[in-house]
Amino acid sequence: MTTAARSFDLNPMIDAVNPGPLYRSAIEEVAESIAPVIEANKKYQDARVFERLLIPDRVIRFRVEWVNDQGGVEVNFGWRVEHTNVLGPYKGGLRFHPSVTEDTLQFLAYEQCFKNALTGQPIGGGKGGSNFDPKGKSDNEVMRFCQAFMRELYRHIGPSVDVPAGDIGVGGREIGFLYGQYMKITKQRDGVLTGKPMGLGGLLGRTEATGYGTVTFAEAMLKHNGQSLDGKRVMISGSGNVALYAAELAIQKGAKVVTMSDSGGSISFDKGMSSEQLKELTELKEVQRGRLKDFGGDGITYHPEARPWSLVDADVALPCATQHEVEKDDAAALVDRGVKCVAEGANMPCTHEARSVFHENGVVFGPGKAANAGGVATSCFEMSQNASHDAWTKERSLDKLHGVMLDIHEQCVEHAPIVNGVVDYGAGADRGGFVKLADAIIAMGV
Ligand code: NDP
Ligand code: 2IT
Repeated sequence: MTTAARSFDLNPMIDAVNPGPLYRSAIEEVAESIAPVIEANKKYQDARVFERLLIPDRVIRFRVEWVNDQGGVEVNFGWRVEHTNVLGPYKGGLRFHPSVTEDTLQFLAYEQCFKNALTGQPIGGGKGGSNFDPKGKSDNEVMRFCQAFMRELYRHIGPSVDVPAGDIGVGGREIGFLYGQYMKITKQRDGVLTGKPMGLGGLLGRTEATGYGTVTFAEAMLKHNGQSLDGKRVMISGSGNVALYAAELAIQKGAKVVTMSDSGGSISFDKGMSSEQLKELTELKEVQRGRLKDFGGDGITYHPEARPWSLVDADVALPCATQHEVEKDDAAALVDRGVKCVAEGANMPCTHEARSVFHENGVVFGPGKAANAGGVATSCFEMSQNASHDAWTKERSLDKLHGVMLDIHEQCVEHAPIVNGVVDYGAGADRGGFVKLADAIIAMGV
């Protein structure tokens, strides 16, 4: 980080909170973007806003104990990081994955605060989850785990306190089990989780929202440069909730989806994925919970243990799997393959070094805080639907999502510097989110 020429230095403030490696990389990225804003605003320096945003309001850590199908006792960690509620109730997903640590959830909660601020909706930032691995577990085991997780979490959440949702490993099935247990314990049916199944108060369009929003953001970035998605070759990573619906809207917009992936490897499509193939893939992933290695068909090649980035030529890349899945060499491969536009469907999939490669090569880069904000924005619509005892149409939620994504694009452009002739959306998103958070923190007093 280059803050030497400034009258203040953010580095000691970062060191003082002793962040883990993921949290540190998220903070350093933001610090670099917002340093000029803090430099220009003495009120932000005096109120020590940057530091006050570094330490979460609280981190709740608990034990989750449950019984597997063989009758054995299992024990996992559970966490909820309530980062800030200055703009609204804590809001953010739950991640169930064996790699989850407190560091993972702190970086995600921090990013969520900026993202949620950009949506313009009244939501604060939080994140939670467990090192539980849903893969290979029966539905009954997943249910018992979710019930045990909620036995502790219920006392910390509420529709105007903290509203969790899904993330990696947490979809409609898990949210249904979690909400069912919450209802049984509390007697409340107040919509305290979002991403709920339809019968439990879910919102039409929430399943599609993150992927659709990412494609809408990528399209807005292209339009800003006088281009469209029509005919573009699009690499996507992941084959979960975000990736599948990003692929759906990309195909609807006339793009050719040329890759998908899971943690076992990638598939490439010679002629682009057809709508029929996407339907089959969605069935394999959402219903059968299968693996990509078992997915074949016309023009499809499986690449074991490979990331998509060097496999085929493309114009656009949408990393939609996980953090740091695009490292420096992957970014160089994307540039070699012809990619001119990257939009992050996942949270922080591109490392700092990868982002530098994009900047140096004039690749337009849309950060997750902006590009994947459609999911949480639509979660907020679900909160509105539940609070007003209403039933929204899918058209209403998708129209509103579209408007929010274009508005976030405008905010980024408004706050972004131009680097190598390209709008620096990364800095634009950080600055746009930061000023909203900072002004609210000052308004609230100490
Ligand atoms: P899912 O669990 O539905 O899908 C995750 C996908 O990413 C799977 O294909 C999974 O493969 C792959 N993946 C996960 N971890 C790894 C890994 N370590 N290495 C390689 N591949 C991996 O999650 P989502 O689609 O919901 O989330 C994807 C990303 O989008 C995450 O970064 C999440 O934080 C972000 N996001 C999600 C939102 C949402 O509304 N769901 C909103 C905004 C951002 P496998 O099945 O083999 O594990
Ligand atoms: O990272 C994210 O924005 C999410 N996982 C969605 C959060 C939400 O509350 O819908």
